[in-house]
Amino acid sequence: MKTHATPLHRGRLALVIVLLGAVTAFAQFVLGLPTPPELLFAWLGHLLGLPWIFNLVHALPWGLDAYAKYALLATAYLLVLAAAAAFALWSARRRHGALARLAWALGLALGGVGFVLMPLAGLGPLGLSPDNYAYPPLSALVTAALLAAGFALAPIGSTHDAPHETDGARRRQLKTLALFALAAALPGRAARAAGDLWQKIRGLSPEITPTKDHYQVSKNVVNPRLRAGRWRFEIKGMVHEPLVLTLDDLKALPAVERPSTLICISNPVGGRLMGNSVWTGVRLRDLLERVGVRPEASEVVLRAADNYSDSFPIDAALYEETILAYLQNGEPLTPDHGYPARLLVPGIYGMKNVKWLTSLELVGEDHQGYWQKRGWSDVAVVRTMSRIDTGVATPTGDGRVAIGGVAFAGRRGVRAVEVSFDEGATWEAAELKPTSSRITWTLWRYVWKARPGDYAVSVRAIDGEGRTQDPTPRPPLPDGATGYHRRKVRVV
Ligand SMILES: Nc1nc2c(c(=O)[nH]1)N[C@H]1C(S)=C(S)[C@@H](COP(=O)(O)O)O[C@H]1N2
Ligand SMILES: [Mo]
Repeated sequence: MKTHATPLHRGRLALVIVLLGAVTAFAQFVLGLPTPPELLFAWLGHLLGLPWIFNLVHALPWGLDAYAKYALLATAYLLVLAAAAAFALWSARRRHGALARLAWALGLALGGVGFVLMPLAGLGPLGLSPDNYAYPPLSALVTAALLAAGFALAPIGSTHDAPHETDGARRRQLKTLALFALAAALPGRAARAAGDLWQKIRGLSPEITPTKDHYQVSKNVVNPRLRAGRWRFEIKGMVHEPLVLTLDDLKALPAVERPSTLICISNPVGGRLMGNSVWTGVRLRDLLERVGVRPEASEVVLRAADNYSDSFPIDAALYEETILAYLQNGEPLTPDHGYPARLLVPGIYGMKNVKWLTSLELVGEDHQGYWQKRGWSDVAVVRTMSRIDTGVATPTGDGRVAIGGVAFAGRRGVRAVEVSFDEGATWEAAELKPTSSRITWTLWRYVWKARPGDYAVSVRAIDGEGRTQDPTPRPPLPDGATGYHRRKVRVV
């Protein structure tokens, strides 16, 4: 077989790959330019329409949606590589050996930046961090597979060039392949060693709020101090069989444990009247099943030892996550947080999460609770909110800085968080820390290359139904505050 290819040897090919990789890396890390696969990603997102992608992503089961952004981006890198490979094979067929190698080198260089260099630098493509989105193992796997396929298929030392040398060439290919597979596994390790940036961002709320730091609100000057031995909890009203429980009775029932975010309806934009603790208790649903709710019942009324009361619809009482809690972060409730037992209902403002509980009554008409009589919302569904926690950005050690905060949208969950540096004219996507459930707040962070100075940063969240946080500034009374949190962030 005769070849028309200009000889371009293995060594030169490696040089081309390294050079192209270096140029791309320079553009990405030093100049902050997106790589071609990232541009492709952005363009694909634009073309397909992001809401469509979001819907697709949120249909994914088993929490896979948390990896979706990464998967999309990885797809873009894969597409670039696939295109390069296809072109390389095509030109090899047509005996344009040099062109084939060049295309392949380009593909490897670009893919290499995305899959090898960026994880090595502790970054994910598009600024996604590798400790998020399971980047390192994925990157190692994908890189290994790609390079293996690439070197097996690529027209390097192929029969077109040297038919008599096929065996030696194959062996060399295999060796190179093994080396690349090894090299591909390393970035994963390196990236993992880079540590968890979430923990390093100074001022960012921890995912779980320690009890001592959890906000505390009540109508009382002096909160009730109840004794466990004397405590009784009564379920009555429109039920088939009323029930009275002691604390021991309650603790003997099957318990569930889960983080749940509480936010006070009087929390102003940017305020601190919210927290996310792990609560343990008995599902209210189980108790209601036991007493048998009569069909006329429409609401549950909760009453407490401090003459407080509030109510919510049966629907909410039957949520899987609505519990009668007696532990906060694994410890018995403190007196201020409602010892010995309180209610936790997701997605409804704190005031309906009654502390120092004494009874639950099933009723057939609307009940006006303590705060409703004073003009506060009765529905009290949590509004979508987001907050910037960091007044000073944290250097990440790679020439960039990180800021972060929390976002919450009750039971709707948080789909996205965006930050703006120009008073809301343009918005950039922040990274989200995957959460274990929709009823907790979501930590977000934004990492960028910034010059020292003061930045006016705004934040907004998009809820799980695709609705953007309400931008209109409103005070907390009567339905909860709205408007975007804006704050000065210093980069030193
Ligand atoms: N019995 C009783 N429960 C109550 C209150 C109260 O005054 N009395 N305040 C409510 C309000 S307004 C809020 S925001 C939450 C606060 O719960 P926390 O103090 O555990 O954060 O408790 C709610 N439960
Ligand atoms: Mo509240």
